[in-house]
Amino acid sequence: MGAELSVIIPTYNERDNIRLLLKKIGQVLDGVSWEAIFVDDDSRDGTNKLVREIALHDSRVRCLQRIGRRGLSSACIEGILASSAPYLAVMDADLQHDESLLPKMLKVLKSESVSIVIGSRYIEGGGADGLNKARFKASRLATFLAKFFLKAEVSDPMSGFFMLKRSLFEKVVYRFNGRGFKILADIFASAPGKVSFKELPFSFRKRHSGESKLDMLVMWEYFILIADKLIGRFIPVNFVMFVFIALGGAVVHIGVLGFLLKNIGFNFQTAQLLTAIMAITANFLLNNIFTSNDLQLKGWHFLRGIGSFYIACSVGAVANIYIATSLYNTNIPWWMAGVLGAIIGFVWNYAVSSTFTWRKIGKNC
Ligand SMILES: Nc1nc2c(ncn2[C@@H]2O[C@H](COP(=O)(O)OP(=O)(O)OP(=O)(O)O)[C@@H](O)[C@H]2O)c(=O)[nH]1
Ligand SMILES: [Mg+2]
Repeated sequence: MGAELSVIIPTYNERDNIRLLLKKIGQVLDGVSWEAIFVDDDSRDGTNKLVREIALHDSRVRCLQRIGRRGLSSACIEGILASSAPYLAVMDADLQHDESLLPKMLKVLKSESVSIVIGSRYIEGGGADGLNKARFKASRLATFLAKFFLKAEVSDPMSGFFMLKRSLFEKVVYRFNGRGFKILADIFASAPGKVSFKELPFSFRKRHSGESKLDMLVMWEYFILIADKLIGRFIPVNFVMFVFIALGGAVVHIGVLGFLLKNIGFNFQTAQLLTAIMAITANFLLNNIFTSNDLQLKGWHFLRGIGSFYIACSVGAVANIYIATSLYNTNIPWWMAGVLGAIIGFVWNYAVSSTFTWRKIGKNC
């Protein structure tokens, strides 16, 4: 007989939490036919090895290892897709979620006509003591923003702890945004109609072991999720972002080039070269900031990374300066020559930064 309840646990470097978590789940789900699916994004601390070791002796435990991928939402979606159970729970591995809610959630789903039960930190009886002040404020802000695109009055749409019926998942699976951290918000925003839900309070505990994965990339992906749900029906968010970045880049380029030409008095070629160096540096820094924390290049690795990035981008920069200077010499306006050259550089830098993967560099360093 297959499991009635699958507990989907996304993991990234959570080795020291796994045994205790499984022990606690086993205790509270005594008498329930359950399984635990760990969806691990190739953690380097041996999380997946440990889960497999345990799975050799316990057929309720499985590991779904993803290579070259990151993302909590997509991990949960793929974990659910790998299960056949009619009831599906999602919970973190770091013991912040109160496992004693699991049997209560299951009972509600079986006895009441709701499709999803959410563990909430923000209703009577719940708490978020595990969050520090700054994180608490960020969580409240994210919750407030969610109200604009969710079709339901959920008190804690940022919760990563919930249980749903497979029938609800099947209704939303083709409509998911699937990026980022906030799968619950994604479920509510993607559902075709109203979702019947119930919230149960719980106290969000402090992380047991390991490090938080919340970083700039996660916040950025949340912003993309909101944008996608607001305007994605009319125009692809990636396209809008591309246009903004390109236009923003052109404005900054003209500003810096104009300043170097008119205020400092450099000749056109030197000014365009310095502007290109600035663009390549900004490109590298932004990419490094919007990369998950553990892959960010720091110290010596940063210097090595930026050095090789300059070398890789130099081909585009030479083409940029050659084309811009030739155009400038044909008497077209300085700013137009500058931007046309920069477009060549931009396309090249874009190609370089999409192949210059922070994961590979991080691993090799
Ligand atoms: N598979 C996978 N799991 C992830 C990824 N990022 C985070 N997780 C897991 O998702 C769960 C939630 O991540 P946390 O870092 O604990 O996020 P959080 O609870 O908002 O932050 P803290 O309060 O600081 O712990 C944990 O079990 C992580 O291991 C990812 O990219 N892939
Ligand atoms: Mg956590």
